Amino acid sequence: MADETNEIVEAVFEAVAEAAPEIRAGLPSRRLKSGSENPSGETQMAADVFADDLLQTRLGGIDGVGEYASEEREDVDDVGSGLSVTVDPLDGSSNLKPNNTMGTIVGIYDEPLPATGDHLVGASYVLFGPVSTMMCAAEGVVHEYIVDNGVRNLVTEDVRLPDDPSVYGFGGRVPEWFPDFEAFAREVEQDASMKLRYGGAMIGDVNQVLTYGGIFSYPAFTNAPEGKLRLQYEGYPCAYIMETAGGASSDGSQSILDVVKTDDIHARVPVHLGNRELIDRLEAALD
Ligand code: P6P
Repeated sequence: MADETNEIVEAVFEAVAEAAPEIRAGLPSRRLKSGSENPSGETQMAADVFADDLLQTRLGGIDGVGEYASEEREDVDDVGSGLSVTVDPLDGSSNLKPNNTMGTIVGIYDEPLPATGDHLVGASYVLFGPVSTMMCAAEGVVHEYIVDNGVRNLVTEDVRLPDDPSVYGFGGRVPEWFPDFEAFAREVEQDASMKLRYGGAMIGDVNQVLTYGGIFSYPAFTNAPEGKLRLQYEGYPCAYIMETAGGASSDGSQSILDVVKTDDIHARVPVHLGNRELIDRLEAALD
């Protein structure tokens, strides 16, 4: 990747880390619904709008960032010239009231939005858990940081998915799963080496898989064949991070990074992320 692109990617990572404590500090007073909906028709929490406005200002102000788009905004914002940045400002904000994990997901692309997964040049997420951590993927490597006062402190260099999977998290309503996915899920559940870990915020569940090895799925449904999660804001960045860490991703038949839906920046995609062996078994089950 050209040095200039890498410098801008790092500047985006730094700006997200700097914004993290401000987002976290803004949560206690913004636990209520905002009274509005996002472009996907989901109720926005006041915290969603707050995090989005903060990140648009910070990331849009970076020299070398040309476009900003968010799960919370209808359209792409033109903020100058250069790379395109997408955010899910507060993934899992419905976890705010029960005080569960949530986070910020970032994708950085070297083409105008809506962009395709092969144009990702970096991706990251901040996890607001007991401590604030951050995963940053660029140039073929993933590093994990603890974010302290807006500064990244390296804790895991070159994050690699463990070879022996031990956790699974399957989202959505079981009666709406397709039978072939349900059969796969039951098979995984019967595996004595696998434990259920599902927290209702994709980024927390993905982080469990990156930490312990396993699989996270938010699959296609009989009443929603495209699933729930957004390709541009959730699917692509998390697939990029997972594959960079030695794992695999799938929409049920191919890498999520190979899925193309550039006619709708809020398009949804079935999401499966985890160890290559489990993703291969999943794709065989859905074939
Ligand atoms: P459900 C959070 O709203 C989110 O977008 C993902 O973070 C999470 O995986 C999923 O939706 C949870 O959806 O239907 O279980 O609340």
